[in-house]
Amino acid sequence: MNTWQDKEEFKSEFTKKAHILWEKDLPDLTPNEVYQTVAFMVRDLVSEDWIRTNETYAEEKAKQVYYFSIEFLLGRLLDSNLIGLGMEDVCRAGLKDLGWDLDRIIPEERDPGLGNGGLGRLAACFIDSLAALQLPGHGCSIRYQYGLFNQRIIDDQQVELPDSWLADGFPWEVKKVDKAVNVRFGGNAYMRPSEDGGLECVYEKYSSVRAVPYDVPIVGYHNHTVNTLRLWRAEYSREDMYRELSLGDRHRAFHYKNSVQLISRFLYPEDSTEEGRKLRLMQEYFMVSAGLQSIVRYYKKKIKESLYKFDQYIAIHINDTHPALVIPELMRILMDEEGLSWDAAWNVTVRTVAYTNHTILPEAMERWSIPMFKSLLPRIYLIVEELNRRWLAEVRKRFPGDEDKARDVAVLWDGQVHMAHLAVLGSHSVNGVAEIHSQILKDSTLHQFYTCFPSRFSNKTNGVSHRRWLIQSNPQLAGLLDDTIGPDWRLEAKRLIDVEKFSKDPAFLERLAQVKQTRKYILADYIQQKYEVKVDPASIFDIQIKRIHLYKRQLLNILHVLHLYYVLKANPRMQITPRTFLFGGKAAAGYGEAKQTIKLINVVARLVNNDRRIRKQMRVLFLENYNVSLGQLLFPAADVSEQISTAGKEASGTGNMKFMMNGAITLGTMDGANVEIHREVGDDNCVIFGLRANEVMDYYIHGGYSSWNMYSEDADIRQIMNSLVDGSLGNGESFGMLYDSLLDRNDEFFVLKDFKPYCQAQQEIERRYNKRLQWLHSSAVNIAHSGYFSSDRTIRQYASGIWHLKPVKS
Ligand code: C3B
Repeated sequence: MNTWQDKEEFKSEFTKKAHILWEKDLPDLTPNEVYQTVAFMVRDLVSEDWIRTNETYAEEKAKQVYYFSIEFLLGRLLDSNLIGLGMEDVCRAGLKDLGWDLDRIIPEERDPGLGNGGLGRLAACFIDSLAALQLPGHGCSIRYQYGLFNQRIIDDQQVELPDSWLADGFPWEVKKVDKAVNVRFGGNAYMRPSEDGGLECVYEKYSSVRAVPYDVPIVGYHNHTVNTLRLWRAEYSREDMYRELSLGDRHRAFHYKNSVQLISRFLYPEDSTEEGRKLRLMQEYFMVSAGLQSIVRYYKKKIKESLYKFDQYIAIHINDTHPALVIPELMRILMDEEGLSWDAAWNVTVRTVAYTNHTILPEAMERWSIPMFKSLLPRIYLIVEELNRRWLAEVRKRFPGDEDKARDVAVLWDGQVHMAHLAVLGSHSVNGVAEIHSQILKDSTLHQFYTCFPSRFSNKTNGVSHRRWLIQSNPQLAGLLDDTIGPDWRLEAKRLIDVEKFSKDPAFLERLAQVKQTRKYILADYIQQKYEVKVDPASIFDIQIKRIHLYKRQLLNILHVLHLYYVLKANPRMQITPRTFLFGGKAAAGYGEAKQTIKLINVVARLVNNDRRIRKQMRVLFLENYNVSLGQLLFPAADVSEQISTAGKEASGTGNMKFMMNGAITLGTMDGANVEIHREVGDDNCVIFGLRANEVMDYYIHGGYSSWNMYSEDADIRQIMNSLVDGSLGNGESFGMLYDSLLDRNDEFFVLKDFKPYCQAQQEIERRYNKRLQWLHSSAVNIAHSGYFSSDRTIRQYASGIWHLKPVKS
């Protein structure tokens, strides 16, 4: 059975399942038990297709890609799986007969928050698209016991609470004890002459960690394909403990047990900065080694081809550098376990692995100290040392005397392991995630590598799953689109372009306006219930949701809000189109400026919202605990999409695409994928402002920008800046860290430089919003052109350009 014929069958299956699971009468079930019952029923539906998909891949020896990512920010799975199976309506009707509302059951699922932000959510969209396109591709990651922290706002400030998302169990996972492997850490490794006259590696006195996989089905869209996300958990066994005792003493054994348990306990709450902790390196190697061992085992058992042909059947993709150790680890397996020579192993490795870079922020470039790396991963270090030695010898031969070049491409330099350099060197393909970002990689960040391997570099502009971000998040809009252009866009997002024909049709635009209104009411209800704050659905909903970071410039947004407040205070008769400014996002726990930005938003919000006169014209709210599910509520309700990072800093952004798909107008800089959004919709249908990336770069290189001058020459800037430190924002609050970053540290992200252009762009938004039909037309044009930003397009480009995969019908 892999469907429920009708709601009657659903109800009888439900009754049976609930009885087995809970031994209770139906009326006594809690909402969470109802959720779990349905989730297990869905898993039953999926299991046959899951098995068959795997059998088909093996029988056809189809080439498969493994997408390694330290984060997968899945969001809730019940709704998306029901939609994928085409069972949502039957389930809804059946539950209704039994007295439950599916929409109240869905929120019972805890968001699996196994990611921080864009990078993790991209990985989730990618595996969704792989399954939807019937491409053989799987995810590989860690089963963190605690996901990204839950954010509470207490006294205006962020407080981080642990996210024990597994507390009620996770119905989607299947533990595969028989597929466990061992991962080794520490000990000594050295080379010695082998019997055949070559060298062989001795690796001894290591500690062994058991890696146990938990598989999660990734359900295709109406197509019977079910791929796998494999999440690894670290365990220790009794034998491992005895081994530790035999190698040392009780102390060693005790320490061992603790460190094993830590490996898969926490997701690192970092977005773009690295904490550089040993535990993180352990996590990376743990995931990589476990994942690769299981792939090689599968290859030998099911594909049964020579390992020299590995890359013809297997592609490995590394999502940023966190999994870059797949390169030396694959070398290790091929040489130490399978007996290949260095050169043969290197060829296979490079042809197998491909790398995506997601950031050029220097602080986000992973580097490990050599002593730590060497003591934790002695065998891997020997391999890295050797590949670095060979590579630098080649570089010095090709470019004699050019030590700058050697430094810029070295894997080992200045006592550190440079993971991005390892990733480029050991991959046949390197890509950035938006055109401007890929260009910056070639021109500066990885320029020297680009001169060595120009053909390795390409661009693959990010995308988002239009199934989750349109079909699932915004059924009202999806229904209107079906009525207008037919349902083909659901399978082929490009077809959204057909909406363009209706973008001047008043009847369509009227219905589009109604959909937006409905979605704004839904959000307003949520806000009312959770915060007891009334927001006006007739106001402009202006939303910025993403991780909090100086380069993303939530500060610019809130300083404009504050400025607008002062302007309204000073001009009591002034009228603006009412606005609701909404913010959401988490700050890394150790990132002081980001945390202070959250506090500033909350303090300004109170100032504005407590003013009886002003609050009729504007409202400000920071929404707690932004995550995938909250996003599903926010994107559909937005009129304005805030994408205001310093040009050149945001690799792509993907929230920008989700807003666009839901008909919001982008207010943005020429950064990341905004550049491509702008190209798609044109100046008339988005509002672009601020410094361009080359201007930012010029200031960095040649100087010439002084934020003090901005301050002394502009009274508005002076007013808002002073209020950060003079206690006037209420309760004598002071925001010294932000003040210093803007003035004493010369405003690295050009907030003050872009301030006036941003204010003007905001006025332009208001002007356009008030020309109602034109605004709705723009909204329609954005929806029509959002098809390009479906991750299906992105994944097709990866599949044909990098992985060389073909769809397989199962
Ligand atoms: C993010 C980037 O900051 C975004 O611009 C980009 O859209 C996404 O990746 C996806 O490509 N990113 C992240 O979330 N975490 C990092 N460590 C690096 C980049």
